[in-house]
Amino acid sequence: MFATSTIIERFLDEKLQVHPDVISYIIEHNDISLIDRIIERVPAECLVASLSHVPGLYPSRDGCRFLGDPEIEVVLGREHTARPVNNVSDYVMYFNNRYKTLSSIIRGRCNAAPIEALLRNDQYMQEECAVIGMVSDLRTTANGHRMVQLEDRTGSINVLFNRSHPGFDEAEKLVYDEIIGVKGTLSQERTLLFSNQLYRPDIPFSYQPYMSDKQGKAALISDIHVGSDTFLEEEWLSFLDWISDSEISYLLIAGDMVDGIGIYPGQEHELMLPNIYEQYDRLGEYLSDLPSRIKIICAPGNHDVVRGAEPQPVIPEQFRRKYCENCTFVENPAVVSVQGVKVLMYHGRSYDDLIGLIPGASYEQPGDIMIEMLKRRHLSPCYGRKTPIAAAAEDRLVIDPVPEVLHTGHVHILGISYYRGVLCINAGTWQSQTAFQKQMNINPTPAKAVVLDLMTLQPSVYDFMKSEPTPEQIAD
Ligand code: D5M
Ligand code: FE
Ligand code: ZN
Repeated sequence: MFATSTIIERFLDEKLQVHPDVISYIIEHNDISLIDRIIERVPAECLVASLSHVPGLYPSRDGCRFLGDPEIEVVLGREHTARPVNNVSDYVMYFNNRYKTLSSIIRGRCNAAPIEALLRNDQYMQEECAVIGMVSDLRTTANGHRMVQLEDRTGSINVLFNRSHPGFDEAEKLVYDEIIGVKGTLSQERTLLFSNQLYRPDIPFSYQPYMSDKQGKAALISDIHVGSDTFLEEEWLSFLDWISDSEISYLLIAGDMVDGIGIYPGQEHELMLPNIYEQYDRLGEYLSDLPSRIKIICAPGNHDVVRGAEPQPVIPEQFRRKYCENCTFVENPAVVSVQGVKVLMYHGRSYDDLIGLIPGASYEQPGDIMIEMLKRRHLSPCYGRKTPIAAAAEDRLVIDPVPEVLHTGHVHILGISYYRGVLCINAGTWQSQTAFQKQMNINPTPAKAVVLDLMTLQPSVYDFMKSEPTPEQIAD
């Protein structure tokens, strides 16, 4: 167990900077000798040690994609996938599935034992041991350490994360119901596991995103809120004009297509179109004005007409009468392959939970929260809070497969970030600040569209508040 600062200093001694992923790799492998072996492999002209210099780590990606439709295909979240919840046993299946899927991702990296075995078998008293469990309780002790109750299918154990140990910042970000692995030593009475190392399912260090082998561009947006009196119709029409004349072939909408009815108290006073059918019809008419070559993907959000519990089903047929053939309706979440580039679309209701639970998380920085989702390989880890979750035999909120792009919305603030090769895009909104957002001190960044180049995975942002939308520079 060694500190980030020790690793950074060792690289600095060699006049090298070190990429954060390399630091995580060294810490996870708990092998200080790696540092010298990495340094040896950094060419003289190179200033930053990156994952490409780690011995034995080879970039991996599934290089070819076999697709029924090479242009656009719904991989996960097709119509009729989301099911109703029938009884309590569905929830048992749901959490078992979450545990099974995410623990198997961690298991390859830490040799975990069942919690029950740890509590019974003397062998574990002598050596460092590991468990994988779901966080069922969290608290800070009087001395400022983090005490976490972990549960697997055999039992539960308290784990103590010492605040003076390296990596404590990650322990502070633990949230309810996420699945983690812990390596540590047992206390004499076996009532406690002292953590030396925390493992999250995470994105593999070796992950390499797939890039399309032919030209193509997709526009990523969300939160149009048609029907609201704060819907920015003029800017929206300017976007439609612009995209019609562009080389963009795909338009992805990540939920809150319309403002809906009865979503929050007093909404009736803020609606231009107080009829849900008219709201969907209006959006259908707008989208029908686009050239038919543009393939459109429509996913629901918490303002849409379907159930709020995730996974949310597709918008039912009776609301789709004005939509053309080029519109495909998907669930929330959904994985859509666009020329082989997998885009995970998720409206983002769980932002409202994660922002309250992760220290430092804020509505202004959705890009950072998307990274937290990727580390947990879960779109909405905490059950029973603001984000309603519908149980199913399979936990559809697990992030699997790893997408090239995570596309969310909901917070109405544009945010772009990268994490281990995954591009995270929170598309803004087409609604100006509402009375509720004013109360909550949320300052939206409306009327922006993110355009994704499918060959390079480079995003660019176009601002339709301006008369001439030009791409804004995005820091890498
Ligand atoms: O969400 C618009 C904005 O309002 C977004 O930034 C989240 C915030 N919001 C929405 N619902 C809640 C709750 N329940 N708590 C805190 N913040 C919230 P929209 O989905 O468009 O209404
Ligand atoms: Fe919204
Ligand atoms: Zn929303």
